[in-house]
This record gives sequence, structure tokens and C-alpha cells, in this order.
Amino acid sequence: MLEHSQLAAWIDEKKTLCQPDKVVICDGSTDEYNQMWDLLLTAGVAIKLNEEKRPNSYLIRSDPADVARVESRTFICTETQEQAGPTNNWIHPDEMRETLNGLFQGCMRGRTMYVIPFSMGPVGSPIAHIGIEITDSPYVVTSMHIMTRVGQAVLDELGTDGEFVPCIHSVGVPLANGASDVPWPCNPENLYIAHFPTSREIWSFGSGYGGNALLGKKCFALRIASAMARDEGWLAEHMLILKLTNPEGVSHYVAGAFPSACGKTNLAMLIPTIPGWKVETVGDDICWMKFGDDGRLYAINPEAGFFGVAPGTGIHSNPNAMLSLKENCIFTNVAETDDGDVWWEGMTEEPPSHLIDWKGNDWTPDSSEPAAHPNARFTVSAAQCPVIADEWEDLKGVPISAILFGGRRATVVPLVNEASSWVQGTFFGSIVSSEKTAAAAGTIGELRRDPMAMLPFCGYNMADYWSHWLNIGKRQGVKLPRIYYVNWFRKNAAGEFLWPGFGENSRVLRWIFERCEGRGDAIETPIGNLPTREALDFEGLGLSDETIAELLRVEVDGWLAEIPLIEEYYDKFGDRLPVELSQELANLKSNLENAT
Ligand code: SAT
Ligand code: MN
Repeated sequence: MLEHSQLAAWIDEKKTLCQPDKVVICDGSTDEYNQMWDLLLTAGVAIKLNEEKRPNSYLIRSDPADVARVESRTFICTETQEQAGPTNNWIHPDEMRETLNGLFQGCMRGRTMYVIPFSMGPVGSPIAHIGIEITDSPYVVTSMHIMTRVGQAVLDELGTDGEFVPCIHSVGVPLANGASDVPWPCNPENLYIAHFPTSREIWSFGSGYGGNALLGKKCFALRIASAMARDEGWLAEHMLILKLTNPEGVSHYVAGAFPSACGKTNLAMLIPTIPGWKVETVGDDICWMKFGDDGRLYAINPEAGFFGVAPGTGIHSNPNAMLSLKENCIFTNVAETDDGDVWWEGMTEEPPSHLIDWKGNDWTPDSSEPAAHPNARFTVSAAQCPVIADEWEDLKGVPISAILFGGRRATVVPLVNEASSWVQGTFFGSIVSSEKTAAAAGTIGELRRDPMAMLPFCGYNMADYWSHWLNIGKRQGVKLPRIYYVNWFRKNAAGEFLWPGFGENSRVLRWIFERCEGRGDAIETPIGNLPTREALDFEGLGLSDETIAELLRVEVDGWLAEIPLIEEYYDKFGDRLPVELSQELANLKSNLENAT
């Protein structure tokens, strides 16, 4: 019995629309989790992994036509196209509703409609928000169990009239008159991932994969939440959260936005190479921040698990991720070993001599295609991470001292620079650029601007989002985090990385820590405050003086060459672009010109 009449009415309405065989309200229990796996095993889409090697874990192979988020089919349905802005796909809400009502009509025939009450963030946290996902996919139910908090506690928190974000999802393949199912039903020809920021609703049709189907993640926690945050004066960001502790036991919390494939999960779980320092994980993907009574921004990780890219994750690149994956995992589109375990490119240096690849075919090292899909994923509870911070589920969140922005830049952007103001930091965030990745369907390697790593995730006009950031900075009586622009990916003329990255990034984090404590030397430059050579510890890295100079260089020519590109980019936003940002760009230009 549901005591929340608005919720009960919504479920009824969707039941009438979708015509499922039955409706199940999910309780988040282990029994329910196991029942879903029984269904998925019977359907032939899941394989139970070798219990000795990977206890309580499963491998799933999706349809090869359904392997990633599809940005071209992701829509922001605001009244006007301007409200969605030039970086989003837009369809008018009335038109989208008509399309979706047509598609959802009878779409769950022959299937079960699962109703998943979930909390984004620890249940009861003032920073958390609740969603209800309706889905016809048991795989989505299992994944939501790991990625969010599901069940009765959420309904209790909702009470009789609490607010929730309604999220409805269907794979889009009804089974009329007892028609038989396929292992991974999906309907890529009729794909829609639609967001209604005004009514705070999500509708997703046709895909069963990742962010298209697990609606708590990018759809709610970023696209809808970013619009909520704008209306309510907080921040919903595509950021990791880490806890950094110095040898004296003093801690600072750092949030960081990086586009996909920049090592965000690796940074969140980093093992420092500098003695006595410690990094612990609060979150690896999403960060919600609200102001506390003391005027600081307090952050929670709204998720309860990691949905990480498997390829490239290995005991050398990210030991803590590998240790998290010992048991109780879901692996999607990775390869299967002959002894019933999993493998992917980068897990070990030497590939096994024989595998079953992500499509279910025999694979050997001579095969021309990768064994795992480049966007293959692991799904695991965050609690299994060996370096999860004790306070990761604190209801009040953790106070953020610094925010990092970064992309993959071979040139121009130095290893680290500190914004001299919140406005300059917002400017840095707005110009972040990186190479396209396998996380999005599209080509790899081409450069794209990805402001605040939010390009595919901002639920409204990006220029208005920048204004919102600037407004946050104008609040009275607040103590804002410092903002840093970092770049681990700088290359020399021969195309080699100048900086070793991974655990050595702790050296940069240490300087940031010291700056937050009011220590740490910096020089003011046209592009912000750069560390002096002595302020960063390069001891033992074997870097030449030229390399160090290059990492910390203000590349005046490079920046000057980039200015017209930024201007051109900003022009896309017309007069909605906040004047503070064009002013910041003009200042940068004149400061650089004066430096030559
Ligand atoms: O598929 S997800 O959106 O959850 C992950 C990603 O694309 O970054
Ligand atoms: Mn992400």
C-alpha cells in the first residue's frame, strides 16, 4: 500500500499507459536482487562468474547496438529553445509528450513494470533528493540497487507528500500475445532520453544501457538536478570528491570536474607517492553541494556505487578500483576468460591466450578487435572501495576547500594554475576542453569544449548555468572554495607526456592543500597564480629542468592563439553569455599582450 497519493496516482497512470502484465514495487532487498539475476540468467543475457574467482558477480552482454549514452537522442524539453541553449537538443514539451505517450502506449505488454524508489544521497540528508524510476528492465533494477539507495526507507522518507522526481524508462520492446523475448531487448530506432526541467520529469525509451537507462545518474543527478540547483541556489556538478590528508592528520576535501576518460575515477582513488599523505574517496562522478550555516559549500556523492569504464583499469593504473571489484559486481560488455572470470584491455599487461569477447565470439591476442567494448563497465558498491572515506555517507556532507577543472590538453594549459577569483575560476571552467571519448557514441580523439565537464549533462542553457555559477560567487557571507585548472596530459614535441600522472598527481594536490591553508608559494601571471618551481615537489621524478619549466610555463603565444577560439565558442551563446566572462576573456587577452 502506497501512502503517497500523488505517487500512487502516477504509478496507476503509467500502468494504464504501458499495460504491463504486473507491477512490482521494489524493496531493495537481497532477495529481490537475486530474483532479478535469476530472470537475467534464464533470459540468457547474464552469466554467473566463477564463484571462486569473483564471488556473487555477473557478466552481461548488451545488444551491440546499445553500448553507450546517445547524446544525439538526449533532449531538454523547455518551453523555448533558448532555455535549453545551443549545446542541447531541444524539442517542445508538448510535442515530446505526444511522441512519448505514443511510444509508451502498451510498451510493457508481456513484461513486468518495476517501480524503484531511490534516494540520490544518503537517505535523510538535507542535500539528498528522491526519485522514483519505473522500468521494465530487471538489469536496471539490479544496477539501481548498487548505484543508488533503494527501498522502503526511501518511501518512509517520502512520507505522504514528499517531493520526488518521476523517471520512466522502457526498453521499448513489448511482447504481444506471448511473443518470445530476446536476451537484450532494445529499440535503437526509436530512442529518446527526454528531460522536462520545468516539471522535473525524465522519460527514457529504447535503450537499456548505462546513463540512458539508470535514470538516477546523468539524467537526474546532473540534468534535472542542475535545473533544480539553479532554482534553489546550490550546485549539481559532474565532479569527483576526494579527501586529502597531510602527514599531520589535517584534511581538506577537493571536488574535481574532468571530461570522460581524463582519469577522474583514478584521481578519486589515487595512492599518493609523497610520504605520509593520504587520499580517500567520497565520490568518483557526481557532486551535489549546498551551503552550510557556516557559509561553506558542503558536498555529498549522490550515488552509492561506481559505474566505471573497465578498459584501462588495472592494478597499476588504479589498484583501489581493482580491489573494489573482488566480489558482488556487475560487468557489462567485458570479455570472459576460460575459467569464468572477466578480462578487459589494460587489466593485465599480457592478455590471456583465449577469451570470449564482449559479443560472445572467440577471441585471441591475434584478433583485430578489442576483447572488451571500449565503453565496457563495472558496477560496484562504493562501500567496497578500500579507500572510501568514513564520512562518505555523512548526512551533512563534507566541506569543499578546492575545486579542480581539467581536460586532456597536449599544449598551452600548464600543469596547474590557481584562479585569482571565483569569476576567473568560473572562466576556467567554462573553457575546459578535451578529446572526445568512447563514453559517448561518436569518434575518438577530436577536441571538444566541455565546460565544467557538463556539456552533455547541463539541463538548461549553458550560458545561464555560467551565470548561476557567477551568482553563487556573489552571495554574501560565504566562504567559497578556491578554483584550480589542472592538466596532467601535456606533451612535448615528440608526443610524449611531460608529467607522469597517476599517484604523482598527489604532488599537485599537496600544493593545492597548502594554498588552502594559506601557505604554498605562487606567482601571479596573466593566466592565474602558478606555483613557483620550489613550491612543487619534483624530487625523485627525474624530470629535466626544461620539462619542469615547460610544465609551469605561461605559454603566451599559445594562449593568445586560443583567444579567438574561445571568442568564437562564446559567440554561440549570444547575449546570454554573462558579461563577467567576456570581461575575463578581454582581461586575459590584454594581460597576455602586455606580457609580450
Ligand atoms: O553511461 S553513463 O552516462 O552512466 C556514464 C558516462 O557516459 O559517463
Ligand atoms: Mn561521468
